[in-house]
Formats: sequence, structure tokens, C-alpha cells
Amino acid sequence: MLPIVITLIASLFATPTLVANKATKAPIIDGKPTDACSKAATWLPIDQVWLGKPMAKGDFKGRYKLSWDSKYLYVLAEIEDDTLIDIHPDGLDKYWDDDCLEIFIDADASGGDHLASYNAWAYHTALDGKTTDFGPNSKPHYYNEHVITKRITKGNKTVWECAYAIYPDTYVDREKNTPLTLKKGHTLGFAIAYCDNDKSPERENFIGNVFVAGEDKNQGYKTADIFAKLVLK
Ligand SMILES: [Ca+2]
Ligand SMILES: [Ca+2]
Ligand SMILES: [Ca+2]
Ligand SMILES: [Ca+2]
Repeated sequence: MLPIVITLIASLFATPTLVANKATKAPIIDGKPTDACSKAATWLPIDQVWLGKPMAKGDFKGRYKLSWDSKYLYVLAEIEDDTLIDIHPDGLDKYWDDDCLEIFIDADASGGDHLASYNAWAYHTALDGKTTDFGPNSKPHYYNEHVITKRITKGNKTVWECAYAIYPDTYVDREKNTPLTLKKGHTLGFAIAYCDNDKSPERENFIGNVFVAGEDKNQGYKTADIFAKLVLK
């Protein structure tokens, strides 16, 4: 009986396999969720608190949709956040303590450590659209050319529309790197999260889309093991 119960409990928390449908027409990255692929995709929740105290009503609410074509993984995120702040004028300085969208990509779904390698990516896209991650020298780099992004904020609601080129783990700094041509049936490692700060020196909450076991849930920036599998359909 006990093994069955353990299996059932484990299945409740197992990282889900996500599916993204192919966009027959590429969306226009303008922050408007009016493209056919955006309308057709299903909303998925960003509801797992990875860092910080339980949040009060109105502090944060997030959901996202995915689609793809041969050139990009398209991420549409709708974030409700009571206060948007950017307290680090230098985009390479503690960018995770400003409000930002974080997209985790592991091109070959290998899992494993990626803190100081390109085995996987933890792209932090800031309010100004600048996109950052740690490079192999353990220092933050800009990877603005890896993503096309646009956000529109109305009141407390921000729609982020982003197109991420998918770079393999053979990526080398300052060399010509070619993103993958995405194909039906390809499986990526993927996660999405939001760094929410409203008024503190450090971010108040970090909310992701996948359940992370254990006490320390802030794992995605260093290991791709917690990412979901994302199948391109
Ligand atoms: Ca659009
Ligand atoms: Ca907030
Ligand atoms: Ca990898
Ligand atoms: Ca905020």
C-alpha cells in the first residue's frame, strides 16, 4: 500500500511535460496578444512560490502561453504586479532584484548544471527588454540578440511578448553561433518565472511554473534538472 501512496503523491508533484503547438504564422512581437497562435494556445499558470513569503492578494498573478516555429520559441506572459521597479540602473548589477521575467531554456533537455556553462540558459528579461544571464566566466552577460521582446503595461497588468532563439550547448562567446532550426517532435527543457520586487532592496518573491522539491526552491539559475520538458508539436 505504502509504495502506491508514495507513487501517487510523487505524481502529484512531478514536473509536467508541456506541449507547444506550431505557429502557422509568426506572431508580431508588439506586446499585443492578438496573433492567431497566441489566441489558439492555452494559458498555463505561474503559481509556484520559489522564494519569499506567501503573497497577499494583488501582489502577483501570472500566466503564460507558448508556441513555436522553426526560428523561435514564442512566450506570451501576462503578469499582474502591483508595483514595477528597476532599482539597479546598471543592467548587469543584481538584475534579479528588479522586476523581471525569467525564461529557462535547455536546448537538448539534458538537465544538469548550467551556472557557468551554456548547457542551459536562465534569461532574465528586464523591464527595459535587456536580457542577461551568467556566462562561462561566472559573470553576467547581455544576450539581447537572443530574444525579441516587447511589453505593454496597463495599470497593474503587463503583457510580455517574447521570441527566443534557441542556442545549443556548443555556444561559444564572441564567435558566430547559429541557433537551432526547431522541428516538430523536438524536446526542450523549459521553465518560466517572475522576479517580483515592489519596495525592497532585494526581490520579495520569485514565482515559477514548476514545482521544486525541498527547502531551497531557487534552483533554476544553476541547474536545468528542475525544468519541465517541453515538446514541440
Ligand atoms: Ca503580438
Ligand atoms: Ca508585487
Ligand atoms: Ca543542455
Ligand atoms: Ca513588482
